[in-house]
Amino acid sequence: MFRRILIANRGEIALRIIRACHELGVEAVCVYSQADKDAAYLRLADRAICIGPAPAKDSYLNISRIISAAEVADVDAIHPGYGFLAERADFSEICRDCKIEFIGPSPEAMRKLGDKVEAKNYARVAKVPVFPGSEGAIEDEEEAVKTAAEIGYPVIIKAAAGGGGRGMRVCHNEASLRTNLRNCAQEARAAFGDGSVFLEKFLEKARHVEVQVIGDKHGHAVHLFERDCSMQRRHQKLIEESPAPGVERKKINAVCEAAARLVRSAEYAGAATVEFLMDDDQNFYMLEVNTRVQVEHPVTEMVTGVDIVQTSIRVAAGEPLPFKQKDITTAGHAIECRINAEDPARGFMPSPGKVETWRVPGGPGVRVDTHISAGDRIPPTYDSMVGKLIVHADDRDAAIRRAARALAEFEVGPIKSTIPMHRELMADSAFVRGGVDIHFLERRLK
Ligand code: MV4
Repeated sequence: MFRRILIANRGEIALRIIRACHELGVEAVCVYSQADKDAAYLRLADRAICIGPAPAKDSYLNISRIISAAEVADVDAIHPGYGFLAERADFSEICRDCKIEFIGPSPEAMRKLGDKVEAKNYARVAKVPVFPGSEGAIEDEEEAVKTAAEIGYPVIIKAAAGGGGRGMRVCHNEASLRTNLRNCAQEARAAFGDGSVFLEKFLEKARHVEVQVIGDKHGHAVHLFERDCSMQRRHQKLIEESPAPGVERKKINAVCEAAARLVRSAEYAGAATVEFLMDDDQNFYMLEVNTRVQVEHPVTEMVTGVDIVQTSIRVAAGEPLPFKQKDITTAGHAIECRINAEDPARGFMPSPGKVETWRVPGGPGVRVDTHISAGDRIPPTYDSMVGKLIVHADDRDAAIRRAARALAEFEVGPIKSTIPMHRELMADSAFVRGGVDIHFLERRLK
């Protein structure tokens, strides 16, 4: 096991990783920007090193400053958390060149599964279901028009290097396909430095179901079942839960096993999430692979009992996975509500500033992952997530009641938060019924 790890992140995930380190008997070194200099969680680190001013490009995204801090602190490994440098294959490669273990996949495995076109190629080989569409990047317009005619409209053009919903265009006929192909490729080149685009059948109504997987450096990989993340707005998830409500377990098991085959086939070590869309007939289609630990990982930790952050550190240190697939079972139901410093009544406008009141819920089956305490100032510089409420109970109805109870206890002010919205959603008949689609929230907010 490592002696000392540097955490190249901030906020709640930095604190989550500090806790995992300490439970493993590993020292945790945090880096921070000037905007975070007074953050209370830094006191829980064994050492904290300032790496620069508030803008992420000068601090949390600045590779040379982070590597310098790692060398000064003499760490064995770097945990990137999520966001910032977590999915940068060049960063994983630089860590290796500097003889610092990157807690996450090798640059090669990250390139295989992090690239959407490459990931789909691996998926086809591993018999993971994907949308019909172009085989790889589109080489010429006529070929794309032919493919679209074969699969039928509507189709969607996606940038291979895109993400978070950027670089996508839906086309309902040949004329719009031709125009969008040119625009999309040009935009992708400008935005991502890579103009390659591909084509898929477009699914109008879908649920977002993803599979947690983890692999080690000895060729083993297992899945940790699924999460339903359909409750989202503008590609920002707001509620995640596991199991996915109302889905036939046979279908879920098949897709989870497919996801595990995919990471095995890419010789992938570390935690990853394989994203799928599910249609009304409960058919699955892979979208992409996230090559990092995700915000919503606690949902899976609650139903499986597996500590995903600790396990990702263990596999990075070369330990074999401490369990086999047959050892992984799920129990009960977990729901996560993201607490953002935003005002849903004002189009989710960020609501930074001083947190005067911050009283978190507790009691049975309640977990709050947050770095905030009363008196903290939330900088306007980074994302607005200030914490996550995760509840676990015997079944979904009990989990919803527990979430409602915990949300009633949660007091935050005077900054605005997503808490009142979550209270409403826990009482919403469609949410309570289960199985809302990815457009539900945007429809309801209208
Ligand atoms: C799709 C789709 C429908 N059909 N692909 C959006 C983000 C990117 N990861 C993939 N996305 C989508 N791909 C096909 N073939 C609809 C979406 C989509 C979406 C997916 C997941 C969660 C929220 C979404 C919101 C709008 C569109």
